[in-house]
Amino acid sequence: MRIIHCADMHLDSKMTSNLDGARAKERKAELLNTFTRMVDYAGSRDVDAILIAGDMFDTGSISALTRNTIRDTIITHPDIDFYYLKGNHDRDSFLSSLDTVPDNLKLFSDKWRSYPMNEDGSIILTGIELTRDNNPLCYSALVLDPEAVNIVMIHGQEAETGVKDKAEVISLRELKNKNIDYLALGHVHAYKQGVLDGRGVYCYPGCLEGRGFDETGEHGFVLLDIAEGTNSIHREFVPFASRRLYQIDVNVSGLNNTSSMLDKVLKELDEADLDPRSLIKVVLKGEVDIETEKDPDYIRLNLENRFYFVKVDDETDLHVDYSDYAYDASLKGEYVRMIEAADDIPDADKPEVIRIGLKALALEG
Ligand SMILES: [Mn+2]
Repeated sequence: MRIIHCADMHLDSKMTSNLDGARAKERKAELLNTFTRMVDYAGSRDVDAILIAGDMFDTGSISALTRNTIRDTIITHPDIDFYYLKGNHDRDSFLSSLDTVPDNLKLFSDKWRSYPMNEDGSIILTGIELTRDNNPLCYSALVLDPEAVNIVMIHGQEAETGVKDKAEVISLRELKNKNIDYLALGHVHAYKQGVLDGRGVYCYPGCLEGRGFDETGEHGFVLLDIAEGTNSIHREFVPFASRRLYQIDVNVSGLNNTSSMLDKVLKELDEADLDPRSLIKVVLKGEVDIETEKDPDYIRLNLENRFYFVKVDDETDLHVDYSDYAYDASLKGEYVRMIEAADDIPDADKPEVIRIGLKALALEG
């Protein structure tokens, strides 16, 4: 039996934190399209079931396009069972918009619910939607048949122990030695897996598409293959996002103008050999001299046509070599020495004060 485990699609996310209106709209459509591509992939590879471990939607307000597309995707794939467990972002709006719940859409509630996934019932999926009230009391109510292959689905943040009054924290300790073979989690946006106990593993597939620069790198889903009659689960992470996001840190220490920094950025981007469809954040790092000429906007402009989206952040620290100004008789030298000696300005702030002062002097000169 083949099963896809996905989570955190966050469909209808606004996507406007980096992107302009047109591209935000396009990315939003891509998020939806990646889900339907995944279902097509499932259809073409004899996948029997898709586990959606929460946060399918970003908020309760769902566009008609998304609602209709998800509904029709489920209805037109009757051979695939969709197990949809709501996460902390999901509301009831999708389900309440359906006239009838399709037979192949299986749901969960705030009490444990089990579904036999195959004909002989030897593979069982059990899930619960965590709330402030049922967490942490739910763990003792989870009883699983030791003879079955047990998949347990929950949405929340794994931790060794639970936290009182927090709906979203999952206590791994309370789930040990409960005959779980695979703990299918959602909520953490990057792929993550680990050992639960002597029998089982836990796994987050991560979100299906990265949305911001806190979700860089590969994104996709987990494909499980269970050889029936055995308890062995083969699992594999399948990268599937239509675009990736990357943060590239470039150390520009010692460079004193924009064009040499641009050269270094281009060289590092060449070495990274990234897909032009990617979204890139270049971060300038290191220590540069106070009189360095640098223009991050100019660097961004040069990179703009090489990728789908580029931003350039300047996180360089300024450095003042006071000895350069010690014998400088000009107004500039006078100014630097005055700031260096000022007791009421913290040393850490002096480089920026000097940079601004020198810029003003240059404009007046
Ligand atoms: Mn979540």
